[in-house]
Amino acid sequence: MVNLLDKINELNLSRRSFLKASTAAAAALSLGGCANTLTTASPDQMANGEGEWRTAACWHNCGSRCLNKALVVDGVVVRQKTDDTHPDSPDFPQQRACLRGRSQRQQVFGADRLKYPMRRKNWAPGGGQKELRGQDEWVRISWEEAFESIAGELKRIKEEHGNRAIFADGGDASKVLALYGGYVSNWGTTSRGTWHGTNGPVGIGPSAVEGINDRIDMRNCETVIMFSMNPAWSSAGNPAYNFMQVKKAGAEFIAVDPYYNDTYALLEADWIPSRPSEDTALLLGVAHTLIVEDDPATNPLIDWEYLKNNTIGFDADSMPEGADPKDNFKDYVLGTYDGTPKNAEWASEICGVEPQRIRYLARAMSKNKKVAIIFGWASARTQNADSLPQLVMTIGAMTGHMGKSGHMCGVSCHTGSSNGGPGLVTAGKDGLPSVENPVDDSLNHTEMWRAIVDGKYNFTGQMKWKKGEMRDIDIRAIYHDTSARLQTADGMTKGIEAHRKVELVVSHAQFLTTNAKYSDFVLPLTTEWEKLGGFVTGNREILIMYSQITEKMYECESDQWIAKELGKRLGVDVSKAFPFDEKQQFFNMIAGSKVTLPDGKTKAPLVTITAADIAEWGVEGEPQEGQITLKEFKEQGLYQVERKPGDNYGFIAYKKFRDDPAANPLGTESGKMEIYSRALAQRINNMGYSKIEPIPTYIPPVEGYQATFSDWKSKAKGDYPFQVINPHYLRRSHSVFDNVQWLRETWPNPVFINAQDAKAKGIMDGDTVLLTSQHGKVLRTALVTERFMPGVIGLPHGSWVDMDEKTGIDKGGADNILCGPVSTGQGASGWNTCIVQLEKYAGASLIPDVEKPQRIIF
Ligand SMILES: Nc1nc2c(c(=O)[nH]1)N[C@H]1C(S)=C(S)[C@@H](COP(=O)(O)OP(=O)(O)OC[C@H]3O[C@@H](n4cnc5c(=O)[nH]c(N)nc54)[C@H](O)[C@@H]3O)O[C@H]1N2
Ligand SMILES: Nc1nc2c(c(=O)[nH]1)N[C@H]1C(S)=C(S)[C@@H](COP(=O)(O)OP(=O)(O)OC[C@H]3O[C@@H](n4cnc5c(=O)[nH]c(N)nc54)[C@H](O)[C@@H]3O)O[C@H]1N2
Ligand code: SF4
Ligand SMILES: [Mo]
Repeated sequence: MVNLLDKINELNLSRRSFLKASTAAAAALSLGGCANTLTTASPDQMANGEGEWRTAACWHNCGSRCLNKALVVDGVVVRQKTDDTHPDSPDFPQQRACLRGRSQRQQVFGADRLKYPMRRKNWAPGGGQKELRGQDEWVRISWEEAFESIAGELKRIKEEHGNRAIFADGGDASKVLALYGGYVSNWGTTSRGTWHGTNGPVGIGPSAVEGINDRIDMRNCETVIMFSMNPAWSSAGNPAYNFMQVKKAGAEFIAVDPYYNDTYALLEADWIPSRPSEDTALLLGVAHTLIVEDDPATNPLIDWEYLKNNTIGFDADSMPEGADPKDNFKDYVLGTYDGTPKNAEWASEICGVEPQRIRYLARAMSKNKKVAIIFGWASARTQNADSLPQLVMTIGAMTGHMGKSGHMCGVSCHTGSSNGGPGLVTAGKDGLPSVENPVDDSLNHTEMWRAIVDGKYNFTGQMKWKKGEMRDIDIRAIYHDTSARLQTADGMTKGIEAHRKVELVVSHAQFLTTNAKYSDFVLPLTTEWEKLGGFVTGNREILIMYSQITEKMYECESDQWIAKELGKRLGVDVSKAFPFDEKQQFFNMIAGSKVTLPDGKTKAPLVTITAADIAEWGVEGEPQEGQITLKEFKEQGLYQVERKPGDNYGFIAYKKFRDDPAANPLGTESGKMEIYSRALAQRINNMGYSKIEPIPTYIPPVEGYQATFSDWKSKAKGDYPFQVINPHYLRRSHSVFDNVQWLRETWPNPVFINAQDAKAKGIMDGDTVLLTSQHGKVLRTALVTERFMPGVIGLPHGSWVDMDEKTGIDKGGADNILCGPVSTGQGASGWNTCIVQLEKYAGASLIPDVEKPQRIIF
């Protein structure tokens, strides 16, 4: 730090110009701000070609990946830019960064970086004043003291309560805890919601490929029907651009979503507003329309051949042996035996789409059109949605939009958005051994905090979908060594209670994040910019190798260094987890990188490595012949497979299975797509959270639309009359970047409220509003809009909790204060299923986030 400041002074920067150019007074000491100053303060140096453009990591889980470059002059980042490695074109697009990547230096050099190990002031062995977690002061301590105290407490807890009393997130320190006798892990369906546990048994997949064709084939579509997706925000690199090419090629877009988001606006999609969590009802209405309107001679909507050859369970004739033929999907939809046809009128009452629009949607899916039916994961991050992916597959199978050019049905999300198919260029493995955790206890995210508070939980294995087994659990220590669990898992109110109950809480952190804030010990972490280098992966055509940008800052250290030092104090042999250093790990990844050659089949080594490279790096390895030299790759930072129409890199999902299902069976019991899936029902029902049927049926979500009524039949509204969803917001990548002042200023993080609802509640744009759920209360500033449908509120995902301890109201607008620890089905985190009351807040108005003081400790 001192070094960097000296260097800045050497670059003739006056304190006055430094302050003037800082974006916000509070961030005046931010080196990001100062880097900005240097851009204008030293044009001479830039003109002189001083410094070096290095590939700078953008390493967060943002749903995309882009090339970021930093101009480093004498160890200081003076400027950032993005991909200019080749000219931009629709077929071979540049990998251009979004606003967050371009603000990365504001994060890395932020004044609020944690600088030293620290301890909570009122901590004492056993926890001290535990209720002060989250509101205590901090004391700077040495690394030595930190390790002594943490190792001491872990030893004591292990001796008194055993390893089952230690909970950890699963990062590098957890490996050491595994060597120390084990720890209680955690698991959740996170991103993909029910696309996790439902896919395998019904025949969707394999997992990386959930059913869509590649981006160039998508240009053959006539209609693209989008459900719950917003790549303009949630896959901010190429995908929106790829979809624009599909539009340019002539496709029409339809969007089914409670929110007319920026993606739909960009593509001028025909919006069908639909209530959150209720897509199953809507799609059953679509299925009903398809069945009753289909006529092979005059109005062919259904692909009967695909249903017959590639699926089981659609009708009584295609049921698996042993199953009651009456339990088939078609008869459920028609209401043959239960007396309730799931027609458009039935669906409309639940999902809010007018019946004629449901019919329009079904007709738009007609088998004779080239249609893409594509889903983001958001609608499956809902409660009781275990059958939704199966129903999506059923609709795709009914309309035959599978396995053919210009036809597709599946997931378009995250780095796979708009572009299906296996990776064409991949990084190698670091070569570290895996360390077995002797403790098998693993807490599902939906009940993790409850389990710590209440002392019992439902064991189902870590994503093993085992038969549920109630177990006692007595957690005494929480160790955060990866992720932002307290902030991002279900039910933060319970989470805070859990964090105040245990005897020890430790976090590795770069900033005073929520995990860190509620800890006893916080260990300052380096960022990727301070590391030797590494890889990030994104869409299937690219691989990014980043370099070190700056020296290690302050007293920060890497997770691995911390893990090893802790391990030494615990008396374990850390070489079992980390037998070689981080440089060798990085080198192994380089050497193991692979690329698919233009024949579309052969996988070959990517990087040419010479004996001289190996000697220069001082690592162990063998020379190899690849497609790009190590030097070139490092300079460029990006390897991108060049694509053009008609090349061998195209991908049609399920093609082989469609063409010859007998020769290419799926991994299901029947080898076919299972519209009736015994395996799925067994998996879910065994776990013990809630029940489903082997066919997709409608089950009201615990906190879904019906729960907004005190009496559904008479339509009397209840205490929580509004539904809330959590769009992934462009200011952040989950909780990351929330502290960056540039981004706070540009993206204020309001709460989106429909104009009609606002009027009824006397709420004006800019008013501070209170949202109350059964699980907590948050404040935010209202943004009144027609882009959210009536009855639905949008609270952006990931804002850092800022609890007012006096009122118990969160002024930060944290989504998980409202979302509860509700377990259904496969233990899916059902964040988009949440109901609230909305009112104008009578207390003091919120100040904009950008005006809040940064969390600068030392
Ligand atoms: N209510 C609600 N909750 C949600 C969602 C929602 O839609 N609504 N979405 C969910 C989804 S899809 C996901 S994927 C999860 C994401 O949940 P998380 O993965 O927990 O979220 P991030 O904010 O990405 O957390 C990354 C954390 O790692 C820290 N970090 C950065 N670099 C390092 C490092 O080198 N070492 C260590 N130890 N830490 C580092 C960052 O500062 C940050 O605190 O959130 C889920 N939570
Ligand atoms: N800027 C930004 N981008 C991100 C992330 C981030 O935190 N910030 N996180 C990344 C990660 S890890 C993930 S998993 C992805 C998630 O990516 P997505 O799942 O695509 O993201 P969301 O923004 O939650 O939701 C997309 C759309 O779904 C709609 N929606 C919500 N619930 C429902 C529903 O029940 N039915 C229907 N039909 N629509 C619904 C929302 O209104 C929104 O328009 O985003 C990634 N990209
Ligand atoms: S989209 Fe993601 S990888 Fe690309 S610049 Fe933005 S935050 Fe970074
Ligand atoms: Mo995610």
